[in-house]
Amino acid sequence: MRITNLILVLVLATILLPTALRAQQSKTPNIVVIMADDLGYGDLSCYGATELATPHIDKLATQGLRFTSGYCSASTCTPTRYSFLTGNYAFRTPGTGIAPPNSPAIIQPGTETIASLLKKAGYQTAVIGKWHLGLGEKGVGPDWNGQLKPGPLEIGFNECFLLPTTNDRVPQVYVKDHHVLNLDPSDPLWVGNKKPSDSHPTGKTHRSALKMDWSHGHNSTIHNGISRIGFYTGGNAARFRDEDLADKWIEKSVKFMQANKDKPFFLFFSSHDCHVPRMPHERFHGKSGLGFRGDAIVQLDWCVGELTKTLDRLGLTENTIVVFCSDNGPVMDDGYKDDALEKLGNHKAAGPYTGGKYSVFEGGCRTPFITRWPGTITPGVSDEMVCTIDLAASLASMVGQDVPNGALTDSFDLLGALTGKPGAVGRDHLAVQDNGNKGTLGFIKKEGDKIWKLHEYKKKRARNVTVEQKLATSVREPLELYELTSDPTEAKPLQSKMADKVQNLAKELHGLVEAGSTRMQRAQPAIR
Ligand code: NG6
Ligand code: CA
Repeated sequence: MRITNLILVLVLATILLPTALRAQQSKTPNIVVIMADDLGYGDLSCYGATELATPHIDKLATQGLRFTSGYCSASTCTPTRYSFLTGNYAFRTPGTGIAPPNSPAIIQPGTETIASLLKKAGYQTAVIGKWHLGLGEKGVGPDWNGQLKPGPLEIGFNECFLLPTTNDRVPQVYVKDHHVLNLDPSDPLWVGNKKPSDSHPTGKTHRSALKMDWSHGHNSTIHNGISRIGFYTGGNAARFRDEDLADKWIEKSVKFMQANKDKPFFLFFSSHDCHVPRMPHERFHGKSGLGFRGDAIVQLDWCVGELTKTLDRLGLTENTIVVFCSDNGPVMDDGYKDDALEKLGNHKAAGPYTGGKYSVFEGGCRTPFITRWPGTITPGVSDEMVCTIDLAASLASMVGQDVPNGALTDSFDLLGALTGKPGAVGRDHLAVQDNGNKGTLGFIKKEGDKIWKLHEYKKKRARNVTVEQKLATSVREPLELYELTSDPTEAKPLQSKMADKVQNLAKELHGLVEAGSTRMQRAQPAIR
């Protein structure tokens, strides 16, 4: 080869190689899904909150796409998380309601999940934070002193660092991969739902010594001055302080991203903020003026800041899609006297919407939802309807991973809408639920410029304890109809005037429940 030709080849290679690399990279960007806990539509300043500031999440929204019709699929934690991971409506499967402390793994090994599909596509996958989807064999439950499996590692995660249940439930220990971290075998961990001895201190017997009092339930074993749901003994060296959870999860997440900076990675950062017991780190106390609930949101915002700063530092920001979402709407008194209601002032946690956690009103399931992918997602606001249940099919499509038949049956490929592709549309219908597989359902259906919302109430809940639960369960008609465009607060029931519409929507909802999903074919081509 003549020297001039060689130079030409080298010059061309220098110009074309980075472009080729970029094209290669953009098919498999890193994926960070940040899921907040009990965070409502109006809880962030970028969604209209004026009584607290969330600058890091606001920045994410400014740099990305902020959805005004972003949903989680349930108004409680376990079913939303089940659906997010499996792409299946939780109401199809018994045992998918709020998981108790000793729940076995709810998602069976072999189930295709967002993590297993991304792993097949070559991703390093991790879940860090709250799990609340059970651990251990069916019918057996978690072997706290032995191997904790099956769990996340059996459904597609390469690694996990977990709060096993939710922090108002016992035990307060970290689970790293298959084991309780720092467990001393000479001090075994016992977890149960019966008081282990007459002298075991509880929130009832030692109420005056608690650092945060309980308001309902949450009065069993005490740890860190806070009484919980359920009992446990032992495992003292393994126990954490509630105040340190966020810091620990950020530490682990930063390590994970750093270690995998040269490979595609999927990080499910599963925050506990702002679920009860709200006990953020001391440095956040008093930072919101809304009490610990607001302070926990400030802590969540800090976490988002740390995650995005890490992406910047590692030079990964342009090659990472970040999704921010919540697992259900807000609740004020969820079992502890933390002044959330007393200090609420003008704050509207559900934004303009009615209801919250436990309810199928919009406040229960319509939540903050942001996607950011600089260079690919044009910043803006989208009114397209998207749901956490769609992330599985959409992200599988993004990375070109085929979804086997029978998997992710209710997850729509909405990659176009999620990335703001011009002309791409979101869902035209969505079913939401409160808890369990026999609970209340909601059905949202877009028809022209109308958005119909049907509520179907099947039973009354036994416990009527929170304002949100009261709203969700105070005597309601079996079928209620609203039109969200003209009545976003669901204040004007239409069922008595529009019996035909009610019947048609109920038929459609029942068809979906009974026959499986009407899975949208990959209508929007992935952005490649
Ligand atoms: C409820 C708890 C509530 C909370 C919720 C789960 C009582 C009275 N209430 O049963 O405090 O733990 O379960 O929340 O115990 S979730 O966000 O994880 O779904
Ligand atoms: Ca939750």
